[in-house]
Amino acid sequence: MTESFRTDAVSRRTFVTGLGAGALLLGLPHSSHPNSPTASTTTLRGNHFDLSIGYRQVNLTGRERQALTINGSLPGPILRWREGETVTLNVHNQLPDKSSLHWHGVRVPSDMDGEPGLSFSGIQPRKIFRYRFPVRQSGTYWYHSQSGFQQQRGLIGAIVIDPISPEPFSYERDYVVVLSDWSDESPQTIYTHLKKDPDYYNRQQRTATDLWREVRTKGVARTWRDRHQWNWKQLSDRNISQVTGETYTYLINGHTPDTNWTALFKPGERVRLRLINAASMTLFDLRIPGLKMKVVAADGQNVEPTSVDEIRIGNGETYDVIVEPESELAYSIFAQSMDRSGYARGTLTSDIRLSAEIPAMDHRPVLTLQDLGLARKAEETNTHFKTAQTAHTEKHSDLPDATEGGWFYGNLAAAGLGSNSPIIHQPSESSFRVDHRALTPGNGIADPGVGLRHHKHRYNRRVLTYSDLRSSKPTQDQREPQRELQLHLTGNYERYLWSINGEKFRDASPFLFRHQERLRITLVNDTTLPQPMHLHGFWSELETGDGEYLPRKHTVIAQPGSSISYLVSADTYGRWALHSQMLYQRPGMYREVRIV
Ligand SMILES: [Cu+2]
Repeated sequence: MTESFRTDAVSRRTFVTGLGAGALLLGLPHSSHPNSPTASTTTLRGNHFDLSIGYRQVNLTGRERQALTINGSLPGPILRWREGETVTLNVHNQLPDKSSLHWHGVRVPSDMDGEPGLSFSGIQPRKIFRYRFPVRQSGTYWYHSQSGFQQQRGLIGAIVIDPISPEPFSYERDYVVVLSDWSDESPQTIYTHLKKDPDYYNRQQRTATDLWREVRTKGVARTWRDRHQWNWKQLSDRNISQVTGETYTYLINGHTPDTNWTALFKPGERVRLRLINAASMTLFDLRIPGLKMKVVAADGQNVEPTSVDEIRIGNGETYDVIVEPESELAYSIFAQSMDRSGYARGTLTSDIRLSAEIPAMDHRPVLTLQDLGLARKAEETNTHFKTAQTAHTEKHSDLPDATEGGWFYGNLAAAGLGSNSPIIHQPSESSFRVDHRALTPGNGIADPGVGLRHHKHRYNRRVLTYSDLRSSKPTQDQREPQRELQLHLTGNYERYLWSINGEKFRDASPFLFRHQERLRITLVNDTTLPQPMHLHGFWSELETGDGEYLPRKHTVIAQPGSSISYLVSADTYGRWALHSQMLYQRPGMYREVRIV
């Protein structure tokens, strides 16, 4: 991880750089290295890799726990590939349970995607599975287990793919920054807690003091009205995250805030940071106080550079940024969890003896009616709240093209503009599985999201939004979408049930896409939580307004109470997954996409 950027002739065989110091540090108590020397995760290069999934004792919090590891390290080794080569990865599962590795964001044949149940049946205990595929893209990606909740216990790692043609930007240093959330509790215990009480990890509920403050500022009538609305929803407006710093320790490259992962630069050098959110349940708001971050890639794909002070990075997403530290100082890489219950922290410095101040966390966000999709009156939006039944009865009036299952066939907005279709809640959403609907969802493209909306005013920080992303290359598939699939992300919070269109994965049939069709997917988030939605197999070409330069993503945050659209070219046969990257919601909020 600490190598400076040079494109050496790369050996055709795997070799190891660095001594795995990161792995060694894992065994130390958390307070013994308050300002540890630069620790490196092993980098494996070439086109042939032997990976071993196993376990080892780690001590991240003062208590010994068993982590799952790849080649003995957490996170696993950085895999460094070259665009244009074919890579072979022999993955040896040393666990007593089935396992798998999925190459998140890498376009591979369906049977190499590592998705148990769709690509293959998983890697059996003590068996080796050989992955082999051509690498046809470049940039920053990551890999993780897709079996059960193994990702939470440490089966994550970075992928860096060097491009055939030179990058359109320059830098002297290149570091991978893997963000993750570690718990001493087993994932099964966390899941059981959530099933029993979804607020188990949420100790930020409203108090009586809050109530009186509210009455003073808003008056009794309005407070009662607002409260009534919330109570009726059986929701708390403080439920920003489901699993929080109550149990999580947030890590950068396997380091706690105390063991402080540190990256070095020489004064005058430009530093590329490859930010990867490999967390199971955490969105991070990342910034480096004192430095502007120039965003040069999103989800591995180059974008027109844009300078920001802060980035919300959903689990599953990656961003590449370039920073230019000017002085011989130290800077904190500071990534707060979205609910401000904790943070990951590392240091960027020219002097190993220095570390920077750790900033105070921002105010705790509170959900608003906007986050519930109730902020706007229906007549103010370009969408209409209708159930599928009413849509059918009006089939020959203003909704001639709406059909069953959330598909729309005509009068589609032009590529790049997003959806202009009415919001239609499917009959399957009228079920105990759905406790909330976004009645008037706003467009999530330009919204920085809960907790970040007034940052310019409040902190003078510019926060990245999706509307800032513009591909540095023209959109490859210039066709207009031929049809549109509107999907509702749904759930019953109290019962901890998650679904798409009110149907859990096991009960639902796959979405069928025609081979080579160009289509639009519109996500309507009816839940009160952000859902980073990951589509396997294809780019999610985010409709940010300009159809000529759509940024290509693999994971798209659907904001609560909002809708968001992207275009897909269904150019690869096979069975693929579309799911929430929120690990404990994934089993229900999951669908198969089949190309026929
Ligand atoms: Cu993936």
